Amino acid sequence: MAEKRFRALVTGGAGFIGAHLVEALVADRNQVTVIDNLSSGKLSNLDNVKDRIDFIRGDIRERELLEKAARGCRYIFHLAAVVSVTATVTDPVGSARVNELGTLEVLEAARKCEIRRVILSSSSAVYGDDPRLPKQEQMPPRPKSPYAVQKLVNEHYAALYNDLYGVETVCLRYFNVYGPRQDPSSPYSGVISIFMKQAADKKPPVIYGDGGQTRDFVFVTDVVRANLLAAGAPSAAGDILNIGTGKSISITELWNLVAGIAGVGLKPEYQPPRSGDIRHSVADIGRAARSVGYRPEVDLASGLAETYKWCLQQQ
Ligand code: UD2
Repeated sequence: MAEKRFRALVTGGAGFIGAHLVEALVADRNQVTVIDNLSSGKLSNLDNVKDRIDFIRGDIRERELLEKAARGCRYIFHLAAVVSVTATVTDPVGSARVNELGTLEVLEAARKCEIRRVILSSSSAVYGDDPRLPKQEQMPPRPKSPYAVQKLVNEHYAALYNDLYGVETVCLRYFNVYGPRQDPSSPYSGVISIFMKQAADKKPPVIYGDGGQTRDFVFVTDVVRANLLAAGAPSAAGDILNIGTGKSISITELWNLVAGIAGVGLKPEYQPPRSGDIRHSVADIGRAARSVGYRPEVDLASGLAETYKWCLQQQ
């Protein structure tokens, strides 16, 4: 990043992606405040940096706490959210309180505290089941879950704060993020975290559908770099950017790669497709490259190997 050494607030900094971002900010010798209510994040994710950050256990909807955390920061990286699509389907109102009103509180705190820029975590979920590939930012959104609607609403609020109040914002639409610390414990966890655990336990994985569905898997450190680039590129204010790799792989091929890394010959168990499953997803990352200089650096084989190493350490 161009301007080194600043204070940043990371909401959701104890989560899977947030904790990697916090580590990178600290490694660059920036000052970091984390606000996290630990609803899905874990303090242990911050074990490597806990003595070098200010950690606030609290909810982004606690206005005074949030403003206190934001004061004096140059950037806010907003990652706090109900991240489970299923949880938002079960509880559309409760999740909107966090994902929509919580984000509005973050933007409002940024306005009051004169934060230079807010970098928001959005999702490829906003594209929904649009069959056109690769996904480009200007395609009309087709949200198919409360989660996707909530992320889209956030993008609109971000644009509004950028244009109306002069709080610079950049929204990053993550594709399928994977890497160490991703929690495999729910059936709706990221497929890579589940496949890793199955391979480590020498148990066959479940593949929903014929396994021919494809995804663009992006390693967590590339997502972290995208956040840092989005903060540092002056002309990116107001942008919405896809963050993936521009390459996709089928779920069956993915299992074959994981099985190869783990040295297991287990055959997947095929089950009926999941309702609402999207067939193909791949990002066009051209705009992110042009706007902030983003290019993914970790190829799938290396990212999977690193993730598997971590997975074994958890056993
Ligand atoms: C991703 C996001 C989700 C939301 C959604 C929007 C992740 C982890 N999830 O869901 O938050 O943004 O995109 O489209 O990034 N699968 C199996 N076996 C398993 C688990 C999954 O076959 O044990 C399949 C699953 O049916 C799907 C694919 O693997 O076809 C990827 O599943 P996922 O849950 O990792 O991610 P996705 O793309 O459904």
